[in-house]
Amino acid sequence: MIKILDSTLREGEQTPGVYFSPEKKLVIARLLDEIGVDVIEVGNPSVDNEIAWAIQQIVKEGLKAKIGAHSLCKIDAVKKAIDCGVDFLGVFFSVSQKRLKQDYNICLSAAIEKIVEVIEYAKTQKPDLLIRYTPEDTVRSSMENVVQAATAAIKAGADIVSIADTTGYTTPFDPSRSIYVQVKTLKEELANQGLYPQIEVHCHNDKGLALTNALDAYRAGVDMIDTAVMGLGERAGIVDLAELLVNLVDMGEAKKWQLHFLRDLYDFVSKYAHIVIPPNRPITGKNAFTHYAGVHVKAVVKDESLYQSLDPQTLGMKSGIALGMQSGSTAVEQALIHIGRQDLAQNKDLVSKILQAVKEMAKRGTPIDIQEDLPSIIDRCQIQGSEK
Ligand code: HCA
Ligand code: CU
Repeated sequence: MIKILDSTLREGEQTPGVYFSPEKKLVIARLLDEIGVDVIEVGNPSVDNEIAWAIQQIVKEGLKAKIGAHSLCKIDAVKKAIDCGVDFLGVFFSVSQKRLKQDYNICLSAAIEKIVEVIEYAKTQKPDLLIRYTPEDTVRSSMENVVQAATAAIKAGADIVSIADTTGYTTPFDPSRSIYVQVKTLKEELANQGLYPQIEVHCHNDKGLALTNALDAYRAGVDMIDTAVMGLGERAGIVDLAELLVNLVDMGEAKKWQLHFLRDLYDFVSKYAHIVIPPNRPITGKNAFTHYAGVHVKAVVKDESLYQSLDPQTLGMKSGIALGMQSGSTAVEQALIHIGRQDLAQNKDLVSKILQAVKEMAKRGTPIDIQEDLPSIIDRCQIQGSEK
């Protein structure tokens, strides 16, 4: 069964301007645990002592999920992470020819030596620690380098190898850049040596393909997928948690997640990240299950599935309607019922007056909130009617 590693608290906090205090991190971790993610990657304790403290607090909660730290490939950094009491450690070090030459200025064997030294150290410090090795920018590195580094890392004690699409480079539409092929090839190459680690993918969204690529990896039999709430992360971020879970369920994944906790989680993260969820964001956006145009509302009143392929109730959410320029009389009738004025919904003359008033407001650019604005619109229309 597929596993989910949520990195809202690590990758997500790498969104410019986003900071979650340790108290907020704890609330987010609890909600992620309720939903049923397998690993919560909390952060890199070497970045700031407060992150180390937050990791320790979350570890103390005794959640079902494994609690992870992210670490540079350095002994002192790994020591700091292990000292936080984590169950999971992610170590990253690129073996792309470009990075080795232009940034690290070392050869592949020297890089592998470092990786092995650090992983062996971590394993001896805490034998039951789940260790992930990520050859950062995996998909733009030569497969030979990745296989060599991964082989050495596994032999040194790594349990998981992550294929990182650090720059959102992959696409399912070109076999030479497909994560499907990468997952299959890496699994095969390692199996040929009798090595069967778990394979994880970390897909960035630079070209809007993070979710597509994650599902492509799923089709290839990947073991774990990284996500973040609202797809937060460096630049355009990574795979959105809600979108991935809903699509996995849609593809028939047997694993069960408590999706009705998504609403609270997204509202909390949005509030404290100070980032509004775009209204048209699938699943969690304000309009994700809101019907508007006259034809649509008329149809969904009879059967919601006429304009919905996803049942919001399975997510603990409800569908709704909006009022504006595109509305028809059914929307007004429904809105009246919604605010408890079913007594007026049969009054065709009043409904038509309200519809005109709504359209005029919309033309002036005034947004209409059914609960807040409809009572006063009704009053105005009733006064108009009695003055005639
Ligand atoms: C980073 C880069 C990273 C690492 C992923 C990993 C990436 O911010 O350190 O360690 O598995 O996208 O490659 O997020
Ligand atoms: Cu990343």
